[in-house]
Order: sequence, then structure tokens, then C-alpha cells
Amino acid sequence: MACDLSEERIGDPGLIPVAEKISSGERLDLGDAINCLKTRDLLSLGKLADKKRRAIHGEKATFIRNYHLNYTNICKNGCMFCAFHRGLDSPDGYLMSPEEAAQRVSQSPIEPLREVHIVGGCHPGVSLEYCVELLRAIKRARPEAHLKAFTAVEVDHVSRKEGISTGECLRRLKEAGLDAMPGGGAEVFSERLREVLFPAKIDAKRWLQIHAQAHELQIPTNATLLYGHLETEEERALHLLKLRDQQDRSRGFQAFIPLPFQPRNTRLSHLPGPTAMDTLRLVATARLVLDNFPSIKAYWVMMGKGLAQVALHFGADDLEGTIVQEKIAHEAGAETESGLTVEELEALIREAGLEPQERDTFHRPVGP
Ligand code: V47
Repeated sequence: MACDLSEERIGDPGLIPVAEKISSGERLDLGDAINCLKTRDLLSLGKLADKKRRAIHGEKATFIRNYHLNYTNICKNGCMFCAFHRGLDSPDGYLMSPEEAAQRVSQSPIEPLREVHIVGGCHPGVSLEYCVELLRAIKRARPEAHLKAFTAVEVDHVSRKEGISTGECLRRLKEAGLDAMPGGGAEVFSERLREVLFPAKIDAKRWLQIHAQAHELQIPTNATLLYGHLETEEERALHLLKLRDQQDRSRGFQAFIPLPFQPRNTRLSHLPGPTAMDTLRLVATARLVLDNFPSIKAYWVMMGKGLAQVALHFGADDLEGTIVQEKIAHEAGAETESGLTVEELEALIREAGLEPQERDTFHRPVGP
């Protein structure tokens, strides 16, 4: 069965209602999302997503001059997919002092630095005072940069340790200079998989609640999905719908970042990780399903530079950033550089046929 829709021949019958809904402005439902995530008709899906991306972002693709700082690798959660975490007594475990962290950031070769992305493990000794001092020290070192810091998982951890609410914790962090929150720690919103892969981590409800609290305090946040391990297409689709529902309620998500699973050195190292088809289907599906998310990032570190360029034609509009020293994906075998220069990011975007646009943490255009 085939159907002609505005001269575009769609081979997969499952995509026909998707195309019809997109052209009439109707929302996609769970069944549509699953059809997109399962389709073998990648080009039809990609065309729909690209059209949507171009309607919002035109010929532009964005990037940011940023620095990724991981202040500690010690984490009590011990998630099966993570190669970055260490135990408290591990010889290569570390916790940076705020001064040491600030010194590293001040030595970043990126000028001007627009953002510092700050995340770490759930270290049993990390207090709210430490987090406040960390933000203040980094802000002193790089006053021009916005601070995108602490996942919902870390906010939950510190709040529990202090015996305060996550709302109060976020207020205090904001006072200390927190500008935005990253989208990590969401993993996949599936209780089935949480029990197997990351039982010590907060569940979907709590992750979404903390992001809603951040939105209430005018702290914009991002959202991620870790895919390509044991999850089903249905679980991927449900994750997207939960994010879309939350965004309808609280409106503070800026970007969705699909994170392709990097298996090496993890307890799931026997798994192959996602295929390029999986990645492109997910990027395109996210663009179509997350109709209330302005940005879909193609995170070059985990996707690889080549696939990230292709993803810019399948719904993604942003390549993330210069990063400088990426650790989480590289400990798990990512073969990309640990950072890129602005010139390299611009060249990747130009070579993909799009116009590079530098942005800040709030996705506002900056630079010439
Ligand atoms: O929270 C851990 C995931 C996240 C692996 O918000 C893994 O702007 C793949 O969240 N394979 C960190 N993923 C990365 C992240 C991120 C990156 C760039 C931008 C933003 C943003 C957020 O990576 C972790 C976890 O969910 N992760 N181990 C792994 N083996």
C-alpha cells in the first residue's frame, strides 16, 4: 500500500496518519510515535521532521561555546549503563574543591565562554554549601558564562542530605548563580528498566517534579533520553509523551537531547548500542512528537560528528557545544574528540548545508 501526499510518496502505511496529522496541525499520539520509531521508511520520516525543523529554525543550526565540568565521579547510585562513576574508596575517584573546579574553568581555551555545564555523581559528602560555593567560585572565575548545573538527580540527592525540599534547594542554588539545569539523569521513563538498570536513582515522577519546580522558579531545563540498551520502541515513545505532557504543564524545557548508549566499560558492555537508523528515527520522532520543545540537540560527542551532521537533516537544530573535556561518554568508549573548536563546529554545520549560529544557554543568538 502506498499513498501520495503533496508529491511525497510515503511507502510505510504507518506514516500516512502521521503525515496527515502533521499537515493538519494535529498532535501525534502514542501509536503514531511507535510507528515513527519502528519505520523502515527513514527518508519519509526524515522529510516530515526536516520540514518541521525548517519551519521553526530555517536554515540555521546552533552551537554554544561551553565547557563541561564533572566535579566528582564518586556516585552512590551505581547505574549499570554508567562507566563514569566510582565508589567512595576507589583509587581513581575524585571530588574537586570549588577552587580547583574554578581554576579548571578559568583555564578553558574558549573565549568568550558562554556556558559552564556542571554535573557530577551523587557523592555522599556533597552538601548544599559545597554546591553553592562551586557555583560562586565558577561564576567568579568566568563571570561572562551562564551556569547550567546539577541534574534533578543531584538536586534530589543534596536536598535529602540537607533535609530540605527540592524547591528550597533550587531556590538557594538559583540565588548562588544557577541559570539553567541540564537534562541528564532522566535515562528512560520506565519502571521496568529502572528496577533492572538504575534502581537507586529517582523515578520518572520525581525527575519530572523537580524539573517542574525549576520551571516554576524560572530556571529553564533540558531533557534527555538514554536509548539503545534494553528499552523497547514503546518505552521510548512513552518517554517522549511524558516529556510533552510535562512541557504542556510547566513550559520550561528548552531542548531535548537523545543520548545514544555507549556500552564500553559498563555492566552492559555485551550490548551493541543503537544503530544509526535508531538514532535518526529517534531524532525525527522527537521533532514530530515534541511539538512544544523548541530545540532538539544532536549531541556530537555521543552520536559521532558524521551522524550528528546527518541528524541536522532529520529534525535536529543544535550540535551542543565546544565541551572541551568530555568524560561521561568517553569513559564509556566514545571515539569522538573530547572537545571541538568553534571553527570545527561551524565547519560541521556549513558542510551539512546549514548556517551556523552561535547561541547562549537560553538559546538566544549571540556573536556576529
Ligand atoms: O546523565 C551515562 C547519560 C548523561 C552513559 O542538558 C550515558 O544540555 C550514554 O545529560 N552512554 C550525561 N549516555 C550527558 C547529558 C547531557 C549532555 C549534553 C548536554 C546536556 C544538556 C546533557 O549521559 C547522564 C546519563 O543520562 N549516560 N552513561 C552511557 N554509557
